[in-house]
Order: sequence, then structure tokens, then C-alpha cells
Amino acid sequence: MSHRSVAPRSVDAVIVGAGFSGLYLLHRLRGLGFSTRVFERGDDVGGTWYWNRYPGARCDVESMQYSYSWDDALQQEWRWPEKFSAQPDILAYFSHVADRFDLRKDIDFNTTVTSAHFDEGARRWTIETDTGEKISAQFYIMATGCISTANMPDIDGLSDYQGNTYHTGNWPHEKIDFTGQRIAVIGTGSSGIQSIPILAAEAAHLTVFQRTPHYSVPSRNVPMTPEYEREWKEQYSERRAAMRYAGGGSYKESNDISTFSVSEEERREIFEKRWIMGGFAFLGSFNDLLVDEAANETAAEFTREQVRKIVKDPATAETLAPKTYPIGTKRLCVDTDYYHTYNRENVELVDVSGSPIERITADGLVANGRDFRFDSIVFATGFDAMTGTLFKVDIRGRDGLALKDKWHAGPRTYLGLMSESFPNLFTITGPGSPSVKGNMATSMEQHVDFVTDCLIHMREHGLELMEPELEAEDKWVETVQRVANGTLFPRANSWYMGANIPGKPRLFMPYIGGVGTYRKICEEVVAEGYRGFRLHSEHAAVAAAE
Ligand code: N01
Repeated sequence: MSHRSVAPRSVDAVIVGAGFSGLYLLHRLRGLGFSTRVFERGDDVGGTWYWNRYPGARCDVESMQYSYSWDDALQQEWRWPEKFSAQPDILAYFSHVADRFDLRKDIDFNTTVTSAHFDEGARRWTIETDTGEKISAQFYIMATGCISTANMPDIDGLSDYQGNTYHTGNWPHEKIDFTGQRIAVIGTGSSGIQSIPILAAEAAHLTVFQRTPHYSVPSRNVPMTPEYEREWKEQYSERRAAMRYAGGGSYKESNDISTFSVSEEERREIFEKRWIMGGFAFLGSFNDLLVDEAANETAAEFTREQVRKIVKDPATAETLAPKTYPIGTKRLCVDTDYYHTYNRENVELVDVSGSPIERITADGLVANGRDFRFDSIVFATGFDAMTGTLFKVDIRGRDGLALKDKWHAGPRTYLGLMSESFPNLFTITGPGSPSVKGNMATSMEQHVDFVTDCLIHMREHGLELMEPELEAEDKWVETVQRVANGTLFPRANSWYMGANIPGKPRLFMPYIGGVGTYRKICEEVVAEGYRGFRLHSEHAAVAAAE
């Protein structure tokens, strides 16, 4: 994993990130004869699964569906030990893929891209890294994921703290022994909810600081059974095909009936059945849960009832039961024994919804006027999602325009793939694409295939530059907002809305119209000669469809 000794200074494509999408993109582009270099900040492959090593980290999309579909031998041969895979198993999978397809030789690890500037004259990107490298590329592709920049809240006194601090999104590689420790966990999103039961079992005492309760459903994770695995493997091609056109990019998601088309009794039965099934299936109980407030409330109340049934202390149960936003509008959490954890003697829940944590002290923190002492503080405080990582690189397009400046009031993309004034810059699962609003695996593969097809098309037609038309981009930005405004999503202060980061524009960033619908739009765009994109040859802009 050291740097290559003789690395080309000029390539067809530079990819940033060796996670799910970067690895596949490298495999595809290299296979097609495009010279390609990947820069990766970590010292190995895996992206989000490389960084998020906190206790209990697990994918809440089933492994049979959260895996590559592009190599049948791989999907037939790989054995997932559990229905929902734990982080070490997912990392082992990516490591296997990197070896199997000999990908590491084209990846520079421990290398952070610091800037990428478009050179108008050369019609190429100049990319610089923190290792001092400067490389020129025709195509610059950010495959950096949507939630890869950890959010460390700006709480007074943080630097005074003498104990250990951890962030779930940037967890140490070695095992941390919390035995006998007094621990604080700040944050109760997916990462907090997954780690809290494990930390509670290890620590002497655990205090959870909750600003907003999240809705969480049980995962019902089980070891993979030979029958289930066989069923999937026998039907992989049909199921993957169905996933590509499904609303959420997963197989068998929703019950296509509305909430009030059934009696109250039937509704309850459906909720019960899906609660027992586990996982995201619960949100698919009815087709209108995310658009109809009254419908949503039936599912929200059912969830609150489950919390009250599990958590013995009524006051704690009420604090844990979300009431201020519709279910599903902050990302639904999927847990193992999360609510049960609050029945343990050594766990305390502290509600900081009324007033923020006041300050961190040398040996703990002050909240609600109380002084707490901790050996370790775990920040499960999420990410500067969707745009944070893109903005960490000084990306400049035509006339030195910074991406950060162009997007100062919110991301502006065409299809979440490209932004006007930034020719040949692609963002895999960028804002304005379904990305986090579905099975990321399905969406990442679709974007990689789309981008690869663009490069092939350009090579075949002797085209040098690709860029969205401003009008197409403006319309798409409007579409993304219009579709989101037709749902309940804008009602929550979620990271989808940028609401978790002080000062970030508040608007819904992913495209919520559905993974399948989005794919069809992309297919139409291509069929109509890359409608909405301008493709340039060396001397003049030419129509793409010839
Ligand atoms: O982050 P989050 P996450 N004081 O933003 C709280 C994916 N993921 O890392 O809700 C006190 O959801 C914050 O409070 P509030 C998945 O897409 C997937 O848990 O903003 N609290 C919230 O409770 C997920 O959605 C998997 O009021 C503060 C928490 O910190 C995404 O990653 C597993 C605070 C952050 O929750 C992010 O999840 C894990 C402060 N100053 C993650 N600042 C799986 O596949 C923030 N908070 C299973």
C-alpha cells in the first residue's frame, strides 16, 4: 500500500475515494483502457466501512443487497455470515474485491486530495495532494460518499477535556477496552443507536445525551441460513434487475396500498407483521407514510407504543419516544436491543432538547446545570453530509469559480452528477441524486455505469468536455425541491436538510423521487443524446447525438 514509484503525471481519470463506488469505477475504467489513478485518504480500501469502526457498526441494508451486482462469480462465491453484516465483514469483502480484481496497484493510499482546478486552456484538471503530488487528468471524479466528513460539535471547553474522546465516524483501528469506565455518548442517530447497547454492556456506567429522539425499528438480524442464501443466489439476476427500478433500490420493499384503505385492525396487523420482519420493511407498510401526515402518525404512534412496551421507566420511555417530526423524515434507525438498553441499571438518558450541553470540562461535561464526570466521551454526532467532503477539496471550475461559492445557497447539480462551470467533474451519488434515499449500493453502481458510459461516448465521438447546460441544471434543482416539498421530509431537522450543521443552507439535498424513476430519467437523458448536457469537441461545442 505504499506509493507507486513511477506514477504517471497525467491520466485520463482521477478518482477520489476507494470505497464502494471508487473501487467499482476503477475496475470499469481501467478495464476499458482509461488510465486511472485513485487517491484515498485512508490506508486501505472500504470508504465508510474503513472509518466507521465503532462497536456495533453494521449495515442496515441486507448484505445480499448491499454488495456488488456487476460480477456474478463474485456474488455467487462470496459468503455473508449474517443477514445484516457487521462492519468487519463488509471491510473484508472490499479487501477481497481489491485483491480479486487487483485494484490496489492503482490506488494511492494515505493521500488526501487538497485541490482540483480546471485549466481552461488545457481543458484538463490539475489535482494536488497533501503528499505534494500534482497530476493532470481529463476527468475528475469525486467518489467520496455522502457521509464522510465527521461533525464534531463546537461545544465550549472541548480542548480542556483530559479523558479520551472518540467520534463514531473516525473510530480508532485498535480495540478500545471500555471495561470499568464511565462513558458519555452524545447523539442518538444510527451510529449512537448501534453503539449504545454494546458500550453499555462493557462500561461501568453509560450516560446518553439525547437532543432529538430518533425512531428506531428492530433489525432482527440473524445468521445467514443456507436456504436464504440459496434463494438469493438462485434468483440474483431477477432480483438485482428489480432492485434497479424499485423506489428505494432494494428488493421487495413496499406494500402498495394506502394507510386508510384498510381498517384500523388490519393496519395494526400490518404494522405488527412488519415490526416482526424487522428493518426498513416497517416504513414500507403503506405507500403513503412519507407523504400523508395522518398516515404517518399511525406508524409513528405504533412505534412509540413499542418503546413504551419495552422501556420500563415511563419517564425514560416518553423521552425516547419521538413526537416532534414524522417517522422516516430523519433517517429511520435499525437497532439491536437499543430500547432494552435503557432498562439496565448502569444506563442513564439525559434529555438535552431544552438546552444544549453547556460545556465540556476537564473531567466531564455540564448539561442541564448538572456536573457529569466521564473517563471517555463518544461523539455520535454525525456528519456534514452530502457537501462537506466535496467542500474540503478546493475545487475550482471555469474562471476560478469555487464549487463552495457556486453552491453557497445549496447544491446546484444536474442529476446530482455534474455542475455547470465544472466540466468533466463528476460526483458519484452527488446531491440531487437519490443516493442516501435508497440502497446506496444500487445508486452507486448506477452512477458508476452512467459516468463510464459518458466517457465511452466521449471517446467514441472525439469529445473532450462534458458539462450541464445551466437551464437543465436550474430545472433539476427546482425538481429536486418540488419533489421533496411534496413529501413530509422538509418537516424534520435532519442531515438530509443540512439542519445538523450550523449555518448550512436548509434544503433537502437528495432526489426523493425514487431510485427507479431517477434511473429512467437518466436513461431518457442518454437516449435523447445526453439531453441537458453540452458536449464539446476540441474546437467547438457540437451536438452529442450524431
Ligand atoms: O449521525 P446523525 P449518525 N449536542 O446525524 C446529535 C448513516 N449510518 O452518525 O438529531 C447533542 O443521524 C444529533 O441530534 P439531532 C445513516 O444514513 C448508517 O448517527 O441533530 N446532540 C443526533 O442525535 C445515518 O443517518 C448506518 O438533534 C448532538 C446525532 O448527534 C447517517 O449515517 C449506521 C449535537 C447525530 O445523528 C448518520 O448517522 C450508522 C450536539 N451538539 C450511520 N450535535 C447503517 O447502515 C449532534 N447531535 C446502520
